[in-house]
Amino acid sequence: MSTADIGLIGLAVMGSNLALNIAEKGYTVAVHNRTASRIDNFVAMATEQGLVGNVIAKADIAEFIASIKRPRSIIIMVKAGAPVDEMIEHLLPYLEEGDAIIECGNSLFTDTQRRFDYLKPKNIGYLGVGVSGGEEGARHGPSIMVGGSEQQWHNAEAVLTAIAAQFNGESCCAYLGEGGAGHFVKTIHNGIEYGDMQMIAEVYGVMRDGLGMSPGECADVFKEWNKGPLNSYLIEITGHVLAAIDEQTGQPLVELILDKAGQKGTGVWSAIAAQQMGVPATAIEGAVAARSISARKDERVAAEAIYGKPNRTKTEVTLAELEQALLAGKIVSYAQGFAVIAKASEENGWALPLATIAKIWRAGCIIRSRFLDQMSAAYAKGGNTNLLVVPDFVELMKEAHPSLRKVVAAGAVGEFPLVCLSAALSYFDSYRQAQGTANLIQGQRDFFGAHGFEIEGRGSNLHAKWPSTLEIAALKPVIGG
Ligand code: NBP
Repeated sequence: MSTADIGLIGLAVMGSNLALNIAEKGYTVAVHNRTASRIDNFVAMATEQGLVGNVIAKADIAEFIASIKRPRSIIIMVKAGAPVDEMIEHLLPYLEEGDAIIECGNSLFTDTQRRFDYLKPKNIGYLGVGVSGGEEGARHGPSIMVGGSEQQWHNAEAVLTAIAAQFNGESCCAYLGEGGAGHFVKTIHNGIEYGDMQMIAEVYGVMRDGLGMSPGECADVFKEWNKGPLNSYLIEITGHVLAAIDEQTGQPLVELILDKAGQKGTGVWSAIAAQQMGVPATAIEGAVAARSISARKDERVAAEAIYGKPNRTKTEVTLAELEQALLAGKIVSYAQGFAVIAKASEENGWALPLATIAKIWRAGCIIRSRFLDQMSAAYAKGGNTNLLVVPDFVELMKEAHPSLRKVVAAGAVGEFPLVCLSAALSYFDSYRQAQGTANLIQGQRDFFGAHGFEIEGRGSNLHAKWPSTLEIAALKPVIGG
């Protein structure tokens, strides 16, 4: 008998936790996994947690499909990439028109769009859903970014809305647009996460190397900052990471951990998407580059041997200035991330609602923060404009950018790399100036490639009569003399 409200395939870390979350919210979930032993483990877990009454476990795929109410909603939570395509092909013979596959892994949004387009003529719905919050979020309430077939979203809406994190009684789950919209927004979420983490690490560097603070002292500052405008999950966990002591040595754990950070690709995807659409996202790009530099430990050790240890003079910045610098960097980084989303929305015809996106990131996900509540309110008033010109944030930025400037200057003098913070400052300075320097670039491009330039009142695609290479060669003795 078909009694399950929803099906779920893929009982590794994320799928198991999501299935337990669904069962806990009172929905019946049918579960399946390629390797049967994972099903047994899951049933044992569900039994232990008193949730097995809401679980239908099936090792046979046909029985699994038959146990789900029609039109079927089937979550797949398998490894991103080829396994998703294999799973779609595996499921297709069993599905009927109107059924939907809801793919909740970390898929590249262009893959999601391709799968959506492939299934549409077959009248099989395809939802590409970004789920943020890791294992803990999947179990107790993640942020859920839905894209794909709108009709089938409504079939699964009640379940997905119920299992998401809640903020002030509102679910952190929303339908954002067709095709790859959900996975695109999740990708940019991760890009913003990269920026937040890198800027926090840079500020820690100033505290450690410029102010001579111990990890414990840094931890106390982050705990304090978590009570103010920077209040967020990442600031909170930074306090815990810095306070942790290694049991084996009794030393601060952070000082024993190697300064090499890995990455799985979503930061790179964000940076590529931004570049492809011509939207500057320098904070995300800086954060991705900083991780890549961090991974080249051997090269850094060799380069330090050549140049000598950085000449780290004691810096004059205060902790209050560091807090403001971090806030300013964060505003710029979010402004860039949301500008990328706004442009993608325009290019793909998604109508992505920026205020709603900020809302569903307020809880459940890694970048959750008080700041996002302010952002969603500001976007609700200000439309899809750059955050840097949305009135509430203009006031914050006017107050905070002098501190960012002071910290970046101190970094340059004190030889602290501030890849992300300095990128944010340069973006701000470029964005807020009416007169830049690209007039010279227009001239250069016309000189070597006849690309033309524009003069106000005289039109565009104008050309100058530049000296030829031969003429320049002839001028050389004159210049030299
Ligand atoms: P994994 O990414 O480790 O994938 C393991 C699951 O994929 C198992 O159920 C495995 O089945 C199944 N699978 C594979 Br591998 N190849 C398959 C195939 N060809 N056909 C059918 N099933 C196949 O699991 P995860 O860490 O739970 O992550 C799931 C998704 O969620 C990923 O896309 C991940 O990027 C995303 N995500 C993860 C996190 C996190 O914190 N871990 C957070 C947010 C999003 P088997 O048991 O038979 O091998």
